[in-house]
Amino acid sequence: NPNRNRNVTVLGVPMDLGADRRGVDMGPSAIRCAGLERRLEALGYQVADEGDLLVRRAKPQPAAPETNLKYLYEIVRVNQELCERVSGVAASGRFPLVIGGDHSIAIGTLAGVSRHYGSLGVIWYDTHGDVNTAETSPSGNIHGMPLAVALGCGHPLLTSIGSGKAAILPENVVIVGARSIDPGEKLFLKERGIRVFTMQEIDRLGMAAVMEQALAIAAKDTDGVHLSVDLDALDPSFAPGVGTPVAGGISFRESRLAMELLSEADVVVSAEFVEVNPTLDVRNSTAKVAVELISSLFGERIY
Ligand code: 4U7
Ligand code: MN
Ligand code: MN
Ligand code: MN
Repeated sequence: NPNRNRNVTVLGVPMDLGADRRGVDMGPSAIRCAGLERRLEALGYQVADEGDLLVRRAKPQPAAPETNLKYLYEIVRVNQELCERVSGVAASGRFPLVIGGDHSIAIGTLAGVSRHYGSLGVIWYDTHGDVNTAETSPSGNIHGMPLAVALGCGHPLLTSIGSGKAAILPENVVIVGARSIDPGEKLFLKERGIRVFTMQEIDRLGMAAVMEQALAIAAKDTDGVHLSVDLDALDPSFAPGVGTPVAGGISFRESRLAMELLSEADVVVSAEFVEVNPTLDVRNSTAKVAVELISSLFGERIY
């Protein structure tokens, strides 16, 4: 059976402060409603759903003094807690499955997981690069920054979460599905030689070849791979319930194939599924897509 680790712990993080748009805080609930636990149990996993972390509802507040980062302090507090929780799950030998919530929660997840791996690969399945910093961000929204933070770049309150040293190295990171990268992000990614598989490459090579190359990079000389799935990587026709939809995305079939290939490779040690916004969704379809993809990642097969 594909995933070696038969014990999965689910952590929900009803965070929306990083997106500065309400509704994505309901993502964990929507993903549970779509049958997450039942589906994993049907695949033979022992599932412990530890419920949601507390995210304090903040009044709309301007950016923190001296920065343009919105809701910085509560995002830092929640990610510190998430880091400890994820670290505890990994320490107990269970598979951490984090459901969001906006993508700012990847800061805590990666800080927590990376404690347990000398070297951790990352597959970042996303329309966006999420490598902005205060200096490059056009929005001040922290969900556009988590990958930079995990690489050690960003506000010191964010980069000091966990050990204080970078959770991951650029040579072990790949982005899959990119089609909206800000000018400052292009520089950031190019300077560090981070491999970005754009939609054009998925179109030209096909998803199977892209995932083969992505895995070759993320799993090379690493002790495990973290998978971070932003549902906006999919085309909005398949995943309409996201805050920052961009046309021309990955199909449902391609995404399922990507998850099946990851499951076969048997290298994924932790995962998060983020950015589901039920207030923008149609009949919970985006949460259902998330659950289908999680099922494929955990070894469900058509035949
Ligand atoms: B997501 C953006 F400018 N790059 O920084 C920004 F386009 O986690 C979008 O990938 C960020 O959904 C999207 O605000 C963050 C924008
Ligand atoms: Mn149960
Ligand atoms: Mn995105
Ligand atoms: Mn993202």
